[in-house]
Amino acid sequence: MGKRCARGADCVKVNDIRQEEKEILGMSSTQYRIAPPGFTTDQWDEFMEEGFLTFEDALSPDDVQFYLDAIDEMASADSRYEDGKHYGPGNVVERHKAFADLIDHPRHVGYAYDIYGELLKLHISQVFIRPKGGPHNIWHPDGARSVPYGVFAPELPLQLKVGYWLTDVPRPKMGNFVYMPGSHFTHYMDGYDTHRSLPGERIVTVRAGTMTLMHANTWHRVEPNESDVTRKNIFYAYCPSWVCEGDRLKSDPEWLKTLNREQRIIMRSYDGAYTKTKPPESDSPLFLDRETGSDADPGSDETVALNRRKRMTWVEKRMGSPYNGALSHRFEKQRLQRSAS
Ligand SMILES: O=C(O)CCC(=O)C(=O)O
Ligand SMILES: [Fe+2]
Repeated sequence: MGKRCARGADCVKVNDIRQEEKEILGMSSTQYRIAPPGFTTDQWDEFMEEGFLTFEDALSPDDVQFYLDAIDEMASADSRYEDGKHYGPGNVVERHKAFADLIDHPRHVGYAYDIYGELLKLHISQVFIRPKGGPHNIWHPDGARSVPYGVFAPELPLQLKVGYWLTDVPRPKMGNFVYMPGSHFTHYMDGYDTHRSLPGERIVTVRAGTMTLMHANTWHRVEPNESDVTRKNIFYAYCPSWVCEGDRLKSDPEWLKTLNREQRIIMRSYDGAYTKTKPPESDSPLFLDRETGSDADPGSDETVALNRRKRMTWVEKRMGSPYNGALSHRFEKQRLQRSAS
């Protein structure tokens, strides 16, 4: 049975029986981490209404400088980088230690864990250098296009995009991120594939140090940059382990050895494709429950191996039992409204 730990403890041993067996066999004991903080219920509600959430001053000025330096170091080591030109590499986790350390950074990974739980994976890690006059994206949602994620996942995102903004972007026409609030419930939007400015769109103006979260189904575009400021930022998207990677097929095995346990698991670089759907026992638990400190849900079936046993995500717990089975709160609400009228 999963051993509970005191609230707030950083890490504890779990599964005493298996632990003892490991010790008898001379195997090292694994220390597991409590899931870092994630959504408050108000933040979740705002995120699900808007498709977007903003955290000002998530990074200190020193943090901002640290990541700007890391981008510069990475760019100057890259033969494909041309000074003053647009630059948007992926899989940056493998290129600089500062970016590997962001895989499971407690400032943001708890939000992704709240949605994807034990099957959390890093979908993509990228940085953008967007100078004046560079290319800028047309309206699109992230993920699949001809059969969008929303067809199968009408409410929850199959990608959560974390943004760290490293330069002040106080006005439009500075290469800003632009999104349509609430558009994550729409499979198609007029203006798709164009640069058109649309009524209701929100042109994101941010101070350096801001963190944002985006629901992947949210429609977005990028403003042209007509300013003398070069926009620099970081995007890390997370998804369930069984959704494809966005920027790699597999990770370099030598690089994987440099990671901590949670970072390595979150990369999900398995030999077997289907292992992404059914990860091995050694990758459970990814984190211990934030409230109970346990590696299993209360009352779960202890005869089932931990990696095969269902664990509820924070979102499931937050949305209550109708969600755990039938459709989610928005659909449930509509169903109830229809049946009442
Ligand atoms: O750079 C941005 O603001 C957004 C880029 C984007 O939409 C994407 O990479 O999918
Ligand atoms: Fe995008």
